[in-house]
Formats: sequence, structure tokens, C-alpha cells
Amino acid sequence: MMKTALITGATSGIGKSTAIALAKHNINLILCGRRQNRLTDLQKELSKTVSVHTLCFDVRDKGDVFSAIENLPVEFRKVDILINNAGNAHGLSSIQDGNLDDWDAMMDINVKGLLYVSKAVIPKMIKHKSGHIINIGSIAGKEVYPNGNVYCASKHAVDAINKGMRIDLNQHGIRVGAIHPGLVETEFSNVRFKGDDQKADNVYKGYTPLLPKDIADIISFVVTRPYHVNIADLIVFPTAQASSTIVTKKI
Ligand code: NDP
Ligand code: 8X3
Repeated sequence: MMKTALITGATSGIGKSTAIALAKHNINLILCGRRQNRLTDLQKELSKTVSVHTLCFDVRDKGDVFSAIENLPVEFRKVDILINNAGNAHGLSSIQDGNLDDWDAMMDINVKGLLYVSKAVIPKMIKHKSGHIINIGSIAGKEVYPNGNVYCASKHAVDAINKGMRIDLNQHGIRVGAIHPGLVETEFSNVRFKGDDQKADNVYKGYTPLLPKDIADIISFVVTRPYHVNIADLIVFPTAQASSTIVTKKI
């Protein structure tokens, strides 16, 4: 029987590449994000291979999250794989200069949004005594770097939630694991720097960053292991990166 994966943040970057990669493995898809036009375009592209349903909601809105997931069409109701990927950094400032709205966005989206989506999906997995949750953390969830303060806190929270989920869902036969990327060239830095594309591009200059496909390929590998294998925690860097602050650039 074909599996179904629900991917948050499927309109861009890692989430979009993951959708494309999972379709190649014949996994049906529930694609989530706030930009319906992008969801529709991706649905059109991937529907040639697998069944695709789109859900347009902001993960911060718990009412919308629960109503979208509880009202899935019958054929999409069994969610086998949940990829908790939606998230971003908003700003890069010292703690004393931090912007309160940025702090709210990061905690509300990266932490609370991930929890709302998980809370809506987990009962379905418990009912079927199977499921696989992959939480997209970050190297920022393992280390703290200058001016990263609240983004790092949000990803440290994802790291802790991932571990907590794995413990609590163990008795229900549900696999839980996290992937923690380093620098991946996506729209991430455009969002972090609020549309300053030059500043965003500079983040990825002078070395070869990871591409979203690199993470998507790893997610494909993780979800296609035999059911007794759970890849619990994975840090993935571009070769030029050794830690959050050590990146060898040739410029
Ligand atoms: P992108 O900006 O390319 O993608 C972010 C995705 O999250 C988009 O699809 C966006 O969709 C979705 N999203 C953001 N806010 C919300 C919201 N409020 N409600 C619903 N969806 C939302 O960045 P990446 O692909 O790089 O980021 C994906 C994940 O990877 C994030 O959790 C990020 O923290 C993590 N990560 C990224 C790294 C990098 O270097 N790029 C490194 C380590 C981790 P839409 O705007 O349509 O809602
Ligand atoms: C995204 C990578 O280095 O900006 O999580 O924290 S970094």
C-alpha cells in the first residue's frame, strides 16, 4: 500500500525538494504552506506521479491547523510520515537589539507551530500503531552563535521536542528523528534579512553550500529504511562548514 507524507513548508527550499524526492519514491503527499499558488503549482507537477492534496494554513493559527488536518479527505487521512519542516529565522541581532515581533515569529512558527501540527497528526499515528515523524532542526539547535540567540533557542526547543516525542511515542511504535542541517541555500536568508537579497546571497558566497536536494535525498533515505530502523539524530554540513561559526570561504 502506498504511504502518505504530510510536509509543512512545502512551498520552498527543503520542504519543496522533499516533496519532489518523496514523489519519486511513490509516496502520496499532503503539501502545506501559506502560499496556495506555489502549492497548486507543485501539486500539478507531482500529481503526474502520486496523489497530492494541498493544505493552505499558517502554522501559528491552531484553529486552522486542527481544522485542516482533521478535515483531510478520506484517502489522505492516514498520515504515515510527518515532516515538520516549516520555519525560518527572522532577523540576526544581538539580544539587546532584538525585535519583539521577530522573537514572536520564531517561537510561534518554529516551536509552537511544530507542536500544533504534531498534536493534530499524532493521534492518527497512535491509532494505527505506526508512523514516522521527522523534525527539521538545525545546527542552531546544537550550538549557539553570535546574534542567533532566539532562532537558536527555537531550534534547541525543536531538538528537545524531538527527543521528548521519541520517548513518549516509543510505546506506540512510532519512529521519531531529527535532521539538523548547516548552511543550505534556500529562501531562508531572504526571510532572515527581510528581502535584502544581496545580504542573503552573501551568506552562500565563497564556498559550496548544501542544496535543498541534499537534505531531501537524506530524508528519502531515512523514510525508506526498514521499519525496525530509526535514524534518530543527524547533523549535515556542507564540506566547507565545521561548525556554526567555522566556514572556509575562498573570497
Ligand atoms: P525556506 O524559507 O525556503 O522555506 C521555509 C518554509 O516554511 C516555506 O515553505 C514557508 O512556506 C514555510 N513557513 C514559514 N513560515 C510559515 C508559517 N507561519 N506557516 C506555515 N508555513 C510557514 O527555508 P528552508 O527550506 O531553508 O527552511 C526549512 C526548514 O529548515 C526551517 O525549519 C529552517 O529553520 C530549517 N533549516 C534551514 C537551514 C538553511 O540554512 N536554509 C539550515 C538548518 C535548518 P510559506 O511561506 O508558503 O508559508
Ligand atoms: C539555519 C542555519 O546557520 O543560519 O538553521 O543557523 S544557520
